[in-house]
Amino acid sequence: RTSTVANVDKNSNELVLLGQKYATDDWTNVTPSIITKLGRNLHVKQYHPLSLLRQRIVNYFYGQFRSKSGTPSFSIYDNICPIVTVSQNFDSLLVPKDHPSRKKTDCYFINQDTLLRAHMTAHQAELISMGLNNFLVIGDVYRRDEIDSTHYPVFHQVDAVRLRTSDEIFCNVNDSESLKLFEHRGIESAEKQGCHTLEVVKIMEQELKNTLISLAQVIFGKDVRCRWIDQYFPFTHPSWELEVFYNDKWLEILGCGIMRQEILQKSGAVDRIGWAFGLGLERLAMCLYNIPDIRLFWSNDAGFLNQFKVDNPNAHIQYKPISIYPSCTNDISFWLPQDGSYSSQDFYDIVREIGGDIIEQILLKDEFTHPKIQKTSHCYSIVYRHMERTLTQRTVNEIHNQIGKTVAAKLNVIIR
Ligand code: FA5
Ligand code: MG
Repeated sequence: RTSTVANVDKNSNELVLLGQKYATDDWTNVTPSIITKLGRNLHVKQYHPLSLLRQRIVNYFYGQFRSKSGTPSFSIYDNICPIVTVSQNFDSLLVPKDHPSRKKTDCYFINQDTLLRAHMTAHQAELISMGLNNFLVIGDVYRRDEIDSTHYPVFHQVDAVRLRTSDEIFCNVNDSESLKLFEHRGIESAEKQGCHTLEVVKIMEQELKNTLISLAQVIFGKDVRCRWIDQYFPFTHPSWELEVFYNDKWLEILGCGIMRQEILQKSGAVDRIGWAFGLGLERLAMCLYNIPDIRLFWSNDAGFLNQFKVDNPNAHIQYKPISIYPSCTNDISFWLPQDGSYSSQDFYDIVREIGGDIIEQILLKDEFTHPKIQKTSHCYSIVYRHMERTLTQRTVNEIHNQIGKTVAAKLNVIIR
């Protein structure tokens, strides 16, 4: 397969992405199939379900937050380049140097300083430094993650930031003289950061949670079941996740919290306190439109896309599968190399490179260490299914064998 945006030449030490040259090094782990996703911009593609949902979220924020003169308070950024620095993606957000999310096994690196953003929060500090107080940042993000119907290595997020001054927060309170944003020598607890007063954190938490619950209700209807889970993020404290009940399960749709004051200080917003959240568009769209598998968003099939041809983003749409084609499951077992160099993510990437979107799921079925020889073996089930036709066992076997050969050659494993 060739791509118009990318140029991956193993022998060259440079990569052309979105028209820009990048040096490669031993951190480079972007794969050709990931590179073909750059520039697809599904979140702004006319009539795409992710785009319809984006419009609904933007409209909600426009309607909900207005200045005294009636103009929308939030500004929208939906075409920022997904290639970012390690400093944008991690350092600017106080992610510790040894945090697992920085690892090569979790992100797609272009070189040691540059990666495909792993979350939209990567742009937060810069936009605050530009002087913005209310904004949404929307785009594609890239992660080396597990593979199943709700996880895909490229997905889309909407991130939001809202910063407020003491005057804005306390303007409706009588005797607001005694109310302050900050306290000196305060102590960090589960409820707040050391520098914040408890009353201001509670007011911000209320506004954040009300905003997100009413967003969920505007999208899913008044009866949607939601719950809050305490969470940890390096860039917010306290932090939460919102889950909605969908298809008999609780599904995590977003992370949020009160922004770390250090980020605001470093970005020049010293007299403000902020809340922020990041939500996954695919997860919401799957619930809202009854889309059973995350791979469908990348389909160019008219049978899928035509179901979303509506000019009103609020139109009620329930996706009807054209038909469900049968799946085929093949197992693969191998001994891992004994030098510790093996990672499942490397295996997942190879499977995806070879199988493409017919890979529905990869399950680690069995893992054991032989007591005598002290070697570890992994057994994975690979579920193959085409979204638009029936796969023959023969086609699946060919792909499966190719996967076996490639992993043996590239990952130093011994097929059993
Ligand atoms: C974040 O990415 C944080 N940046 C969110 C945040 C922003 C928190 C600002 C606080 C302040 P997390 O990794 O949980 O958090 O991802 C956020 C959402 O993205 C998830 O709730 C989920 O809806 C979606 N998501 C995460 N991984 C995947 C995936 N592999 N496929 C599809 N959606 C995903
Ligand atoms: Mg999460």
